[in-house]
Amino acid sequence: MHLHKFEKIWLVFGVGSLVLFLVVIGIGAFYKGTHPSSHLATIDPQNIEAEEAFQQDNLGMTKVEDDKYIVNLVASAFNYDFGVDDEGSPVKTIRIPKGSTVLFQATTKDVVHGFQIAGTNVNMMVEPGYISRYETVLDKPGEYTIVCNEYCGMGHHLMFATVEVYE
Ligand SMILES: [Cu+2]
Repeated sequence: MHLHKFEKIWLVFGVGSLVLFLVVIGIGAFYKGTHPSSHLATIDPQNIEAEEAFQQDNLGMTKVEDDKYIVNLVASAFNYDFGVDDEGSPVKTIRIPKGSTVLFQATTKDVVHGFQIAGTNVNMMVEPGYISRYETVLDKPGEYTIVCNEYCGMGHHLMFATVEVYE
């Protein structure tokens, strides 16, 4: 079979770049340990309480140190569980002082949900069997709506909560 010179050059170039990209991905995944950012930790979806962060008492916002907070939540059809307030009613609004660093930790027992804080860079997929984590600095005061952006069933549109960043 005769191959034209240019054809050979392009074949070598095409196969070569394919091999190069595979090597880059291989080094990233196996040597550097790069994985999709929200899927680093696994959890048993039947027994999420085994993980301290998702025990009923630890849900919601906790102050770790000055300007540092952790927000734990469990997404389920069709609700975000941030625990209960002092009066025992479910928390629907998370109030965070402006400029703080917040680590969101989320998981779910049932189906895939989304956790997006509209207007910020917080946007996670929440999957059964995984702990989704995202740390961010919220420095613009205002009210932000948390929305589920993965269709999770009939009540999907009822699934929301609020983040309030105050001065
Ligand atoms: Cu949903």
